[in-house]
Amino acid sequence: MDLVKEIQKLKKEKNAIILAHYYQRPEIQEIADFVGDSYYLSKIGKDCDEQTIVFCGVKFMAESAKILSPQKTVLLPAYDAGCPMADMAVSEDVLKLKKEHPNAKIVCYINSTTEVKAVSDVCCTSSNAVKIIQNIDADEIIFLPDKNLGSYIQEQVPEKKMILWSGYCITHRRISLEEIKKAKDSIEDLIILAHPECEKEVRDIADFVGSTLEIINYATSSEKTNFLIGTEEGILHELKKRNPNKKFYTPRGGIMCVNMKKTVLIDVYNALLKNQHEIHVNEDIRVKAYESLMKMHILGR
Ligand code: CIZ
Ligand code: SF4
Repeated sequence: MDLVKEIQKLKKEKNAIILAHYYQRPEIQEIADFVGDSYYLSKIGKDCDEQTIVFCGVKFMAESAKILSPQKTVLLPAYDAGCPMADMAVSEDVLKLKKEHPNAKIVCYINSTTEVKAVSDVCCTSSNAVKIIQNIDADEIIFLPDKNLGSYIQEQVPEKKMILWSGYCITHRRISLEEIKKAKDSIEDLIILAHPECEKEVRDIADFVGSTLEIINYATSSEKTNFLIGTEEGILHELKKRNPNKKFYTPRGGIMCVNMKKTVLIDVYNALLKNQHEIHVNEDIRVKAYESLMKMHILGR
């Protein structure tokens, strides 16, 4: 069976759209109708005519799409593709912290559970986080779950008091300063690009810190040739496609998010064939989470 052909056939029959995150396997990115970051993809899901969304990514991403499009069927092909960082914050604990800081507003990274989004005042992504913190009507902010993105924002917006959660991305944490220094010593004129989920010492040595899309845009518009990519290696697919004449290097020969790599072609085929695994979100919680995603639009402008 030619899986790619079968997927395309089923997709048409079911009037479905396939969305894939930049961290997905190359063959998954290739069969997708759209490839991007979680926020862009959830917006595509909201605006498209198709009534079925096959979301190749991790659970919080498929849930964000469902929050924005409750009337559509959202499918997560790899049912157990979660995000350990998102699971590091639980809504009950967030509310406890809020009690200790009653004047603080809660800002959650999009990499969080629907329940946490529902108890937050506003959501953010790595590309609009600084703007949101600058624009939010509060001097004190509880930020979660990523302490690294949080401390990066605090550096950019020193006038606000940030109370940071202690979560972190287990994938980005594996990018070490030593690896980067080694690469810098051995490759001439190497430009270091790092995601804000990296540890501070890695961000500090980077030439540029930004989200997946910002990293892609930076490398694409740069006149330089050699780049060390400080984020999940799936992004190399898009980088190489857009920049066939540039060279991309990775720490440790590539750091991989096991959850992002769970989706394989047969899962996408089965998702379309059997309508699996459908995302369901409790309506009361969805409405509250929707508000924090919507506020992100307003404050992120
Ligand atoms: O929001 C996303 O898609 C993630 C996880 C990272 C990024 O920088 O785009
Ligand atoms: Fe979660 Fe990190 Fe994997 Fe992104 S790369 S899904 S933050 S564990």
